[in-house]
Amino acid sequence: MPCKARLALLYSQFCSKDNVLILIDPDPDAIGSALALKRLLWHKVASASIGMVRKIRRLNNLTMVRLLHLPLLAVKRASLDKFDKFALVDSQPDHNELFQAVSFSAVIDHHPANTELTAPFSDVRPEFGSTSTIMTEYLRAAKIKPSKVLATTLLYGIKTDTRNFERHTLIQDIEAFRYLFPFADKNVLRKIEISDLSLKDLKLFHKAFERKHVVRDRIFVHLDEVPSADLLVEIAEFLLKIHDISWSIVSGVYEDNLIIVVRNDGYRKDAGKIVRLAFGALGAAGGHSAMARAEIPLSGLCDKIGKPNSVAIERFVRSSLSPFPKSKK
Ligand SMILES: [Mn+2]
Repeated sequence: MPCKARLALLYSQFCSKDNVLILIDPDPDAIGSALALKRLLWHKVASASIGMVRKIRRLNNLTMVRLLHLPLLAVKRASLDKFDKFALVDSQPDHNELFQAVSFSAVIDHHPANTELTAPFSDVRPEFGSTSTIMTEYLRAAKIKPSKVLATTLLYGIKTDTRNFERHTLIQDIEAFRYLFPFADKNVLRKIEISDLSLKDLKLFHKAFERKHVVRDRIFVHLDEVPSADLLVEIAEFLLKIHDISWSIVSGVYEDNLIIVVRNDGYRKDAGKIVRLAFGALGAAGGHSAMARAEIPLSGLCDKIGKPNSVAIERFVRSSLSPFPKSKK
């Protein structure tokens, strides 16, 4: 169906008396898509609000909401009564308990549909890298020039879901990016993208700098108990910025598991294989050529290294990877 016809069909689901709630599970693609739908419905309905079914946790997304003053409401089942019509973007009704309780007038998404959609209007394109791409096509069909805020959120939605065009990317995603780029605030976008850390995380960076152990082109750090496994990734990726370091190996204990995060420069290396060989017998271990991870229950580690204290774990990680294990032929 041509985009103009789709747009007309979408509009035909709503009338000027409607108070519309656009429901989202708030990741960047969903937020950008919801803002686009809100803009499309402007002056077409009495009101269009965006409701989140959970709190935003990712610091990048919190930064986006704060810097761009995004109008997002936290909704519960009880607050649904205030609205006449509902739309869902970047999700399917069966993805969330609250979604299941709603009868949607419109569903626009790029996740494959598990169950048949009953909404009178649905536009699901699983081949698309992001829902923001689909929404950009609607904006163009409606001849709406996106505001700076809208373009920035849509651009971030496309970048996040396609991981900067490294996965599930169609030419349409790139075309939407190219179209939005001149309208977006690139400084704000950059600040959103780099806002991975909270102030208290710096303590762990401090510890990492003090504890680092360099063996030729490899840097090892063991950090004991950590408040989140994601922080190990942040630190591993930061240490790989050192120009002559080819491998960074950062470990820590999170929820009674030893977590080992490995990053390398990607040149003729296989981090996944090495991690599998070194730790596969003790827990979950694997990954890709440049990034890998192992998660080993501490209880299982005791047989191997005795009391799993800081020194013993550090020695265990380093000795398991120096030299790197080779597969037996
Ligand atoms: Mn998405």
